[in-house]
Amino acid sequence: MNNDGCEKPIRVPTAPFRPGEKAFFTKWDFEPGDLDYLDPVTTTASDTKSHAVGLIRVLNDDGSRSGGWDPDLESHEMLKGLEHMVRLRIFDDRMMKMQRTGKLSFYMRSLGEEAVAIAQTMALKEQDWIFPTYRQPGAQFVRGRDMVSMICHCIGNVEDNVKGRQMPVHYTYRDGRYISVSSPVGTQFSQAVGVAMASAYKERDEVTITWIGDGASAEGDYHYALNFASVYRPPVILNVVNNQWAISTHANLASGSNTFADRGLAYNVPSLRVDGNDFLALYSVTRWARERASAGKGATHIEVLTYRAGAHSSSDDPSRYRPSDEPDSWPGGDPIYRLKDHLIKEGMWSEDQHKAMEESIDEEVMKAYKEAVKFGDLAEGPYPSTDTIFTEVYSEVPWHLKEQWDEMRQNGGD
Ligand SMILES: Cc1ncc(C[n+]2csc(CCOP(=O)(O)OP(=O)(O)O)c2C)c(N)n1
Ligand SMILES: [Mg+2]
Repeated sequence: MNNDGCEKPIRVPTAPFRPGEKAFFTKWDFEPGDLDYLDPVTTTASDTKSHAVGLIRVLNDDGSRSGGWDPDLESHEMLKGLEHMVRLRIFDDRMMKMQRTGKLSFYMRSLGEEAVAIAQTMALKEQDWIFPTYRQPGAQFVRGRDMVSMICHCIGNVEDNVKGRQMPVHYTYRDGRYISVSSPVGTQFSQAVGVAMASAYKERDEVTITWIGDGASAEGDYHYALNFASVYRPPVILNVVNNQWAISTHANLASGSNTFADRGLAYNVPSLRVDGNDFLALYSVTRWARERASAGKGATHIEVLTYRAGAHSSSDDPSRYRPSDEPDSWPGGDPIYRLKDHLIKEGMWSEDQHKAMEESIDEEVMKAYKEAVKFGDLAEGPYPSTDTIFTEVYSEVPWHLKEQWDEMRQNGGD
């Protein structure tokens, strides 16, 4: 017993369900009409108190849409979003097969989280900066990256634009203003705030968007970023993707606050919580945050509430730490089906059209895959020259690296 009469000296939260138990999430009682739309320019942090603990939704469980946050998108915009989400899911499946057959070393899927980066990037302008994690590759489809180039990166072959220096899925796409994914999780959050400060200083209409996971938001980087965003009010959109898990560690261990969103209020940054499997709600809050940023009103902090439906990575086995039915019982459903059902309900889409689209994307991915492996795969090579360990980092290679480079050549480096 400790002094407070607790049996344990320290509270150690745990996951709601463990393997062998039945996962059971109660149905959300958040409805699309619950939270009023707010004026993006005049809203202050304290005006967002309800929005930081409630849940902004647009798509109802029956496939209709309603509420003040409906972004009123044209049908072609919603269909584009659906197409990109389906593209990402099929792409992920193909990459996992490549990993399992030894053609690339490691992979991370975005299963269940496809709407996040796709809807949010679509709500931005093309001059805006993207500071992603490994769970937002979908932004590159929106920004027009060639799929062959993405696969070559994942393989690390001679056409990899980062020449094998990064792990797979750690994309860099300069033309799309999509900044290198960092392996140390969380670093992008404060970098994004810095770039947003630079945009403001240069008086450019550029907004920066970034994402951090629930787990990584327990790191200092998250708080440094929030603090700078609070003080300097740069044009930045700070998203915490709460997908319930950080590998095998449950989100309950990452924060003791009521919601992940309401932590932003302590920094006096307007904070919203959004259904991360609702394409329309995500689009809407991001467009809102961009409008605020562009009007010189500073940062917005957003909790994207979602569920990591797949394993953390190709090296992970979630059956060791959560029940196998947990993904299916997530109250937010599946982002692709939710948008698809809505479009069908509204008469803009059909099951046949959907099937035809899946088939055509499957062909597109297969074609890209065959093209990419012509430049080498993990099993057979060819690989980038070992010299690339030393090139393109310093404009002039320092003496100690020159020594190592010479040693490598003497020992048979190519
Ligand atoms: C600084 C740092 N610590 C630990 C790791 C190992 N690691 C990689 S991903 C990950 C979990 C991150 O979880 P979360 O932030 O919730 O993101 P998610 O994978 O759920 O998208 C960990 C611990 C790392 N890459 N960097
Ligand atoms: Mg997580």
